[in-house]
Amino acid sequence: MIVRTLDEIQGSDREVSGKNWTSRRLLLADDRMGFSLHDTLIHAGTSTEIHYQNHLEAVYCIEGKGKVTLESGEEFPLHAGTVYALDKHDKHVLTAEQTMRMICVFNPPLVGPESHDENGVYPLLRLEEP
Ligand code: 9YT
Repeated sequence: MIVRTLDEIQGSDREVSGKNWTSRRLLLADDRMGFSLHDTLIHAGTSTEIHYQNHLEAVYCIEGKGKVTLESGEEFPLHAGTVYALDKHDKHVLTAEQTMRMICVFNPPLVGPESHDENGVYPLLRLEEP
């Protein structure tokens, strides 16, 4: 069994920051669960263009307030208790009115250091097999 705390992840290489967010990566590919699990902060007053072309992501908001906007212009308000799932690799803009704390699940799992490229994409990294 794997047991880990947010405390031990903070300040370690499992804490990865982008321009507008800080992702605490609780479970990663080398944990061999088939998904990765993150506790992510989206900083207040920011808007981020994201397009996970190589991954499916589900995002459950547990704190804060904001919205997610699709390319069609359709907007969905986010607050504690709202989940969205990018089941079609949907390109989107994530806007935080207040700092949002999100529980994120990625399939395939992130390996560790992934951050957005200029198009808001995460590269598809593979775990190095021994
Ligand atoms: C919700 C979202 O996609 N935020 C960007 C960070 C990402 N989820 C991560 O790596 O935790």
